[in-house]
Amino acid sequence: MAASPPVAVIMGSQSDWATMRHAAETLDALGIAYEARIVSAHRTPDRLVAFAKGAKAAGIRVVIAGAGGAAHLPGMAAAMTPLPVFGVPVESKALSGQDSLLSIVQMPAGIPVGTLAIGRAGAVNAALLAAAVLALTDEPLAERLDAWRARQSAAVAEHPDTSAP
Ligand code: RP5
Repeated sequence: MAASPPVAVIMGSQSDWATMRHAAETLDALGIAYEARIVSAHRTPDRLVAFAKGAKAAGIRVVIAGAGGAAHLPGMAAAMTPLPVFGVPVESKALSGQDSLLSIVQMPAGIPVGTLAIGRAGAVNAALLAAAVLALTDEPLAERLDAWRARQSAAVAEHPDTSAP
């Protein structure tokens, strides 16, 4: 059986992809292989159990989990794997993602989920945190991450464009 890539990007619904694609694109930019899967804590609970219980043995090292609303996916995944789980609160229509954020961040002591910001910023930063974890034991990746950050710094103008609206 082929080993899984080091990162799994899981999400509760197809509708989460619009947010989670930003994690995927950031992993792509850093040359990190990943698999993206829809795994719903509520609609596909058996799929969640199979994924989370098998993730470590499959070769996954970091899980990025995005969900919205009653966002149990990151916490339930974390309960069933010893791997680091980074949770991305997807911006919901009803409560602008505040429901997602609180569902993910308020874990009881003992089962951690590293919770990021709501929406795109959280998805990008989850990928960067996954990269930082993997870079601890992957020097070429550490160099790519340094270069990514240096490019980001270089892209910030020293003075604002005062003709911009
Ligand atoms: C959650 O419910 C998903 O993570 C998604 O953010 C939210 C809404 O899902 P859909 O109704 O769009 O499939 O489980």
